[in-house]
Amino acid sequence: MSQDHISIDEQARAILRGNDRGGYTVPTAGLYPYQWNWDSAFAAWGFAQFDIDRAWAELETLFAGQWPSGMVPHILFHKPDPGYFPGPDVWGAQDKGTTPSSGISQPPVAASFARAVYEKDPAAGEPRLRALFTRMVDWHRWFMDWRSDGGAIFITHPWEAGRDNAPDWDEAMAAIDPVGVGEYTRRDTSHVDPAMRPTKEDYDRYIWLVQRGRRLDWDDAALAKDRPFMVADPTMTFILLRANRDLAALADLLGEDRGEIDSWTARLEAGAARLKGEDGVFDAINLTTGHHTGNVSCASFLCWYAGLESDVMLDELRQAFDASPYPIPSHKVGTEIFNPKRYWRGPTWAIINALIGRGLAEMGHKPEAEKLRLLTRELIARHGFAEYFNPLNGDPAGGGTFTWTAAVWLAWAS
Ligand code: 2M8
Repeated sequence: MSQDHISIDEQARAILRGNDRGGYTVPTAGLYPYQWNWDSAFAAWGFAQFDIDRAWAELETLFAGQWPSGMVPHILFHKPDPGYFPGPDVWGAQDKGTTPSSGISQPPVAASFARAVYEKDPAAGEPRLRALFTRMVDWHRWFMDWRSDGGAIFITHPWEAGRDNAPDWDEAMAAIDPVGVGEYTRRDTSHVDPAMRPTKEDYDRYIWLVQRGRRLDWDDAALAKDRPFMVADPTMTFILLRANRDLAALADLLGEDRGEIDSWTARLEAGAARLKGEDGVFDAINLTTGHHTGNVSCASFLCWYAGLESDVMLDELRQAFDASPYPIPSHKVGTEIFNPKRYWRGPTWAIINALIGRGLAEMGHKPEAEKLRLLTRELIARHGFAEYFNPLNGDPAGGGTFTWTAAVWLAWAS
């Protein structure tokens, strides 16, 4: 291992420590000053490489914010911070759980990373895993009860998928008239270049959807009537399918019953099959119109992570390797919509690469997995711990000193 390499490892650990706010990490200071759901699960994976106790603490703090319904919010607002919009007052969900929070969830990677943390030190992890197990089951059940359309997991807000402004939501977003949304001041564009962020048209609709949830007091049954936004999403479906397989393995380890979990796996497999469009590519479906988006996004490549094989996606993968030096772009290079800087409309995200890479390796595509790992490693080593990257030249974009990029370096890329 070179001297350089050692110092990158040290930088990554310093980022995790530096973003630690005591039991939880923020994605990056300034831009994202709270605890985000899937960011925290990635942080736990990163911490597990050098501090197992701290890794468990991250997951425990996240699940302490679970609502009685089983939902685990996408943001936990531990301490007020005027630097982020929309904060707890806009969400109006201060009393739903033990910590003020948002009213939607995020991709459930937690069970998979709980398994990874456990495997680092099973003896130390067993009691902590046991304490979290029922909470994870309750969360998965909440997805199956409130976010499943025949096993395809849908989102009710673009923020739920974690791919905020992905082209996958364009048709559904265009159908929303954000009437009455009112004046508000964004904070994100004061932290980073607005060209790298969602547009005002996007934000109007994001806030309009939050206002609707608040008006309905975030009541799942009330929200389920006449949903204005409902898109079956490969991120959610593939990640939950994978997490569910991991949860079943954890049930075995703990001597718990896995029957209900296995029944969800069967439903999710059927739902995942529905995400295959006419051309065989896995994409999103606007459930309001029934239209497949036809988009090849980074989430399309999560099929292997979910344990599903696809020759069409393998061909797309080869194309992605040829189309830019730093794949996998969040939207296919060469399409009209592709934008190398704008967030989830083109840039490459190390976290998604890590999930795709794990899936490829597990499904026997070792050369492709290794190629993706080495390219991601080079990307971070050369361009730093950015939130995301321009796939055409590696330029860092969004926030810097980013928790999940540091975590992915430590746990997978290095
Ligand atoms: C981004 O999303 C937040 C809203 O949740 C935002 O832009 O304000 C997304 O990239 C999301 O996936 C991520 O969890 C979050 C924090 O890193 O930032």
